[in-house]
Amino acid sequence: MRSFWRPAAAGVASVVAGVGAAELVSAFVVQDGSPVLVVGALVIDLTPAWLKDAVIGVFGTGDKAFLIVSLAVALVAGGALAGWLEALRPPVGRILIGLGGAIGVLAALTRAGSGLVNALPSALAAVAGILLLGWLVGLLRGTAPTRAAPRGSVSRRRFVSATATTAVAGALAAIAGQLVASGYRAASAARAAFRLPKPAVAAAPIPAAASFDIAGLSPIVTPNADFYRIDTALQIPGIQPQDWRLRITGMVEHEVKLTFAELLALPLEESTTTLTCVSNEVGGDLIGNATWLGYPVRHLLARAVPSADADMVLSRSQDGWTASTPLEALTDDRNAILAVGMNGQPLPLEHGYPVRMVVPGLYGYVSATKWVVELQVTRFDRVTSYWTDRGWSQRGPVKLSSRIDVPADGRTVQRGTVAVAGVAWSQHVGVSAVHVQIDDGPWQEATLADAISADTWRQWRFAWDAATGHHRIRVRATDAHGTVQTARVQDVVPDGATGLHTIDVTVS
Ligand SMILES: Nc1nc2c(c(=O)[nH]1)N[C@H]1C(S)=C(S)[C@@H](COP(=O)(O)O)O[C@H]1N2
Ligand SMILES: [Mo]
Repeated sequence: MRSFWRPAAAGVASVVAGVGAAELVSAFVVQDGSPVLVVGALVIDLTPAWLKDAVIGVFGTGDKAFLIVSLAVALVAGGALAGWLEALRPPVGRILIGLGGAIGVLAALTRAGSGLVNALPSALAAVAGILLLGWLVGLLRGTAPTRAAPRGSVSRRRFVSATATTAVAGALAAIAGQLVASGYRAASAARAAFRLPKPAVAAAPIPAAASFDIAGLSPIVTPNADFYRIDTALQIPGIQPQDWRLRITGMVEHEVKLTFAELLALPLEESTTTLTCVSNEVGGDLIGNATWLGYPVRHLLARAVPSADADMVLSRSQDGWTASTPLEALTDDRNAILAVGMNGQPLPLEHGYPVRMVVPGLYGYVSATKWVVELQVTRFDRVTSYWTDRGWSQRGPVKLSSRIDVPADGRTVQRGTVAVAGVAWSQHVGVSAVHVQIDDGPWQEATLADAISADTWRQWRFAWDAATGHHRIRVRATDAHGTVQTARVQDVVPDGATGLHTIDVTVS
């Protein structure tokens, strides 16, 4: 066990395999921050300016490549050291790998806008590296002669092939990870360089009276980073804007083809629309409100001239997901748009960069196609879509609903006047009233904040004179047609949940 090279090889193989596995996993779960890139970013942040300048002076635009090669050398050297130490004095080598993983975890956690999930690949790398090193050094020990087994209990060849297999598998995983993530990273870089055009029609500013200043109440416009995300994409499609095309096909007089540059050159309009998922439970958080920048789909469909007997548009995303939208919802005067902007930013990749659909009044599964590349004009009796094939309703108008944001369910509050507040929505129709019921008392009218439009949710509040004890609070909305939200409980399948959001609080 005195020798250096064999344990060092075991250490290098373990580290390569750990990092390779982590690179592959990160390509799927975090996408824009593999462990190696994240540590690289930390190194850049910590490098003093004079050294940065010196490196750029020597390597020019190859400075990033220099960094990656340096990190690779450091990993190999660290792996060799860990293997050697593990053979000499276990578990020092495994501890060293754990420390290396901790650097990756710290690098991930200290990056702006990253969460626990970003640290996961580095933690995985460390665990895999530690287990593999323990295994390989165990095999190596087995090759040493003992009295019972003069030629060792494990053959040399077994150790060599296990080490080589580990290293090769790790390297292949790392390469696969790079391939999987490269499209995403390229699109991410393109998005970072992209400046949204000025709207031809700007949204009216959000009126101050549309918001109440109550802690815990959902902000009237949902920040992009907090916007719920729902899709079937295991790997977010990475689309280069210059490669993007929209084709309008099917039952049309003229097929239409549009590039990204052509779309941006059109007079884009801003509109504020609340998006909701059909899977949103009563009281759930799969809903968000944003100001979108885009071009009305009806103008593009007018160019294509749908045939008179068409009644549906099947929108298709680059990764093959489809939504079936009533043709009427895309040709009437509502703000059904092909969106390129979200709250003043280019669409985030996970929300459909470079182009998605937004259709007020319909659940996302039948309208809000992200990474959209085709609109096929057709008929409901000829073609079905991703979720309608899986038992969800063909038609998906958003149902009138309301939610209590504060107090949170199960909370204890001080007796006296308690602010009860939340949001209510009935996109494309509008909300005209919200009522609150305490225990089995009468329905009492809440105060509504101003509406932005019928297409957006509306905040409400109610000053509750709370007496000590346990209480139950219910909310219900009334839409602009005078329809009262139903108390009948229905599950999200097949066309959206119904029932009244109800919370329990303790007043002390
Ligand atoms: N390409 C694609 N677009 C999609 C989906 C999807 O799975 N793939 N899911 C839809 C569903 S079910 C909803 S609710 C909305 C959610 O949009 P968001 O993730 O931007 O909030 O996107 C819709 N667009
Ligand atoms: Mo959804």
